[in-house]
Amino acid sequence: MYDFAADIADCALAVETALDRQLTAERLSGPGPAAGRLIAAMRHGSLAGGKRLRPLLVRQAANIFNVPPHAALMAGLAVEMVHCYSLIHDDLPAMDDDDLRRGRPTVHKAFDEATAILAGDGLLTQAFGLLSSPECHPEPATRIALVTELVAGSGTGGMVGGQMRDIEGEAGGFSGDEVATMQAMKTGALIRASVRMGAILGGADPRALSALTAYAEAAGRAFQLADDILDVTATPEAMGKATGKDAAKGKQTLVAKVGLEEAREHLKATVNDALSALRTFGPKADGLRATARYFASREN
Ligand code: GRG
Repeated sequence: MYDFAADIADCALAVETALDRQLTAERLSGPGPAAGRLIAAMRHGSLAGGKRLRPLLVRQAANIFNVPPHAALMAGLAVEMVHCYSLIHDDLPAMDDDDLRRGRPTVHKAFDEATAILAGDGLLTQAFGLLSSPECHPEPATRIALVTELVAGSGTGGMVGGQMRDIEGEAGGFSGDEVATMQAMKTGALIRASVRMGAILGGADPRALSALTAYAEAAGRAFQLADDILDVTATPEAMGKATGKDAAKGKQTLVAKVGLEEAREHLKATVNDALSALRTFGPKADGLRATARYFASREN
């Protein structure tokens, strides 16, 4: 019987341990002096905390093809490093200007703004270094496919492009569809990439890849809807933030567009879409099923 609580806890521990090993002066410094302050800031922004949902999705998708969790860990770690960089930069005064993240001071508060920018840059760059190293996968073609996927998820056509649209949308005037597109890029694209990277590790055929892509797109919508709902229903403490209320900050959210009740209905339907996309897979996809359900029920 699949046990979601055990899977997410085991994944979080594996990610924490592997990140701790990756983010060291021995691994990250060049020929010059060790970049101590930079590495400390990268560690602050990525260790201790975080649900590690994206590495979980990589491992759960890979599991369908019998790829063991340890063989999916480095790809998951690369996605998590990109995610952590995005949070560090998103918290900066020029963006969301948050003082707390995961219940601790944000990187620019614990260090300074310039160091926080560089810590994000460092995590982003090293993520691609990790994906392209044999430590991640023995086959160069698989490594290139993983890099391509993470570029699609995190770059201008994905997360970074979505963040830009979000900033542009703060002036108001986005339709519901435009908000959905912005969110699909800003948060959905990295979730989509995580699932597809697991499928790539497993050598998925085009049909399986397309079914998993449909799952990931629905799961990404569910994740963002839940986030928008929590933004108006949860206390900032529960979210580990100093301030909540993205809508109050002028952020375009679906709750702001359609209201809380309709957003909740939409969330249920979206989770069902995610589950339907997995219908051709057997019990090996139970992890992905549980994660989609978790997205609808999470409290932080
Ligand atoms: C600054 C390039 C750049 C991008 C920022 C993803 C993003 C784009 C900003 C994050 C802002 C935000 C809070 C978006 C809502 C969805 C989200 C990514 C929530 C945090 O993800 P979780 O719940 O966080 O997976 P943990 O802490 O568990 O890792």
